[in-house]
Amino acid sequence: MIDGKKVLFSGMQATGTLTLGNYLGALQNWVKLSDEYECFYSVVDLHSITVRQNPAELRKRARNLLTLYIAAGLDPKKNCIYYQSHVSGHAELSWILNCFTYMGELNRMTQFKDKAAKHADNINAGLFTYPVLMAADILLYQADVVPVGIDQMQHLELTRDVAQRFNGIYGDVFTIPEAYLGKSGAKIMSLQDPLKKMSKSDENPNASVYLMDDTDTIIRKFKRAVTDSFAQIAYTDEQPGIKNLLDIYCSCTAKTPEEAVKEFDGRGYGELKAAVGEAVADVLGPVQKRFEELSKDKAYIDEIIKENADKANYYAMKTLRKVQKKVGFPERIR
Ligand code: ATP
Ligand code: LTN
Repeated sequence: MIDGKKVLFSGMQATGTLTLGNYLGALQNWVKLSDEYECFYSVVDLHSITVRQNPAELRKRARNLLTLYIAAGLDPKKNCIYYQSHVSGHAELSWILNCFTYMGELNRMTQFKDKAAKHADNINAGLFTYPVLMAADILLYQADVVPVGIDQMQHLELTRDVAQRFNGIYGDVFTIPEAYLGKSGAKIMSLQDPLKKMSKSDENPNASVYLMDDTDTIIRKFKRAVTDSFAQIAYTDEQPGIKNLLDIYCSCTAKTPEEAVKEFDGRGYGELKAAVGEAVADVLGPVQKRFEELSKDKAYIDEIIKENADKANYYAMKTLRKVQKKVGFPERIR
């Protein structure tokens, strides 16, 4: 608890170009939850170097991502928006938690298996212990709730297990976090293969809608979206392409799948695709405009970066000092 409010932590990597999946699965929920909780939203750049990055490119993307958090509607005076690398506590707690996590647990992580297969030439130890760093991110702020997409649930379970293990040995040190999954955007699928998650690292640009795509591009990508030959608009697992389009439509319009199915009853796939495209463009347009404006205001963004790094450090250090004492590190002499 901070000032009587429960704490929320989430983060995103500054790798690749953000997709509609990232927006509907994560960012949009972050904005919805930001009044209710004391929020920490991090640009998790320590996570990004688990795969090889171009330094200048990473710096630029990280800044864009931080700006995008604000453009999406997060008030940086109320929400702590900061770079993970500006708070050394993440790495320090991560080391300690490494010593409380089993190899067997990490071996089961499906994201590691996927990423190891994708980057076979660079299966580094960081890629393997990445979930421990994620646990440190969350536990450092004593977060009660963590909004993520379904793909991150396994990491969140691990975080809970490690926290419980630590508490079991040393007493109540960490708050045990709960996941928060949005209703309709938790897993947005690829527009070209509705059985695969929409991902920033997909090599087919038509598979993903990017946050910065203009209206024409968005409409065109939806027009090309893979559907089926059932010729009926229903919300069912038998029709993953149509289901995905309805999910996207619902996330953008705050309608329920039942309402959407009724609205499109008797209409063709072409009409559905056009309506979804427009709904998405309506949601992304204002975010893009605000991003352009904010990007020009260097001094404002710099001030946010500094202020929030100080705030995040303050809370991170509180937990870290407690943990260091519990595990038996000597006290600091002042
Ligand atoms: P990559 O595909 O390169 O691994 P990613 O697109 O999954 O990257 P992340 O940075 O891993 O992006 O995810 C940021 C947040 O967006 C996470 O909370 C994740 O759960 C969410 N997210 C990512 N893709 C989707 C999706 N297709 N649907 C819903 N949420 C998603
Ligand atoms: N692993 C996440 C990003 C991430 C995160 C976190 C999300 C790093 N630390 C803490 C929630 C809480 C990803 O790749 N999407």
